[in-house]
Amino acid sequence: MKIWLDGKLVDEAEAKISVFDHGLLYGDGVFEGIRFYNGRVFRLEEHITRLFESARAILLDIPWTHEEVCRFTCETVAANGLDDGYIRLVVTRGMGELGLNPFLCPKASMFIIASTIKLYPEEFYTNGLAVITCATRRPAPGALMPQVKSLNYLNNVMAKVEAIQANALEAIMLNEQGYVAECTGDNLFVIKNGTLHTPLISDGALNGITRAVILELAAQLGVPVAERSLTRYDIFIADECFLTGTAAEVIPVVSLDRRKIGSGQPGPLTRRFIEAFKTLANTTGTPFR
Ligand code: PXG
Repeated sequence: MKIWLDGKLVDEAEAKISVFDHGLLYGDGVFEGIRFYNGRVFRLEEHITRLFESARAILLDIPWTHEEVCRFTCETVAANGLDDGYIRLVVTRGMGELGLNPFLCPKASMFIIASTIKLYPEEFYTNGLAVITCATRRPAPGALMPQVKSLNYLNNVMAKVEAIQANALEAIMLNEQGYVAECTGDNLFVIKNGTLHTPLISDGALNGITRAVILELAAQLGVPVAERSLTRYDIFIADECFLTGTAAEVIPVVSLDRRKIGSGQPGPLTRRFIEAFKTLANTTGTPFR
């Protein structure tokens, strides 16, 4: 496997980051997870824009332009000879002193991995996922800014642990006010009486690229959309529920906290979104060869 690291494609064994890197010492950095399908990178521009916005929010200067980062991403995928897969792009604060001060780190580091990912076994795409509500809350906007896709994912990791220990694969995270924000690595949608509902970004949801794709598809399919504050009540009484994420794509949810959602089976509109997403993902994107 060839890894892109600070301007060079190197072998996996040579792709190393210092123990003095603030990305490791403090989780000081940002990242993106991007998919490629059929020789094309899906929503590349949007991912790189979000990367630069995450970096800007934490005063992290990426020493390359948006255009260059897009090009390096494509070069990395091409160098690994895959047609379909997953890209992990990470920008760290770089090497510095032992001490929080990020201004003592002269240069950010960036690396790009092009590999594959299988988040959930295939059967869950057919039969649906059981999710739980976890006790770990989404950080408040005044704490770890929830819009920043930072390297500080411990909150999400702990939430994921709660899910796994409860025999579920994903957990719903509430914000400090008790409204549904999203899951540990996925955005959430419910369908009620033909309308698609999803939490507001200001309730602590990540501004998901897949979420945005679903909102576009809803407009094309003529499905009305309500971006609004949701509580667990809205999920309990929903007709259908599904999650979205770059890694998960679109996956049905059939229960919350062991209570059936709707019929307890993946719903018909959810299936339409899954199909529409697949078609879009396999026919659009930035060619990398
Ligand atoms: N919420 C959070 C907190 C995320 O990290 C999403 C939603 C979905 O956003 P996109 O833009 O991908 O539609 C994400 C991103 C994993 C994993 O291994 C998942 C993500 C990031 C890192 C790891 O499950 N999803």
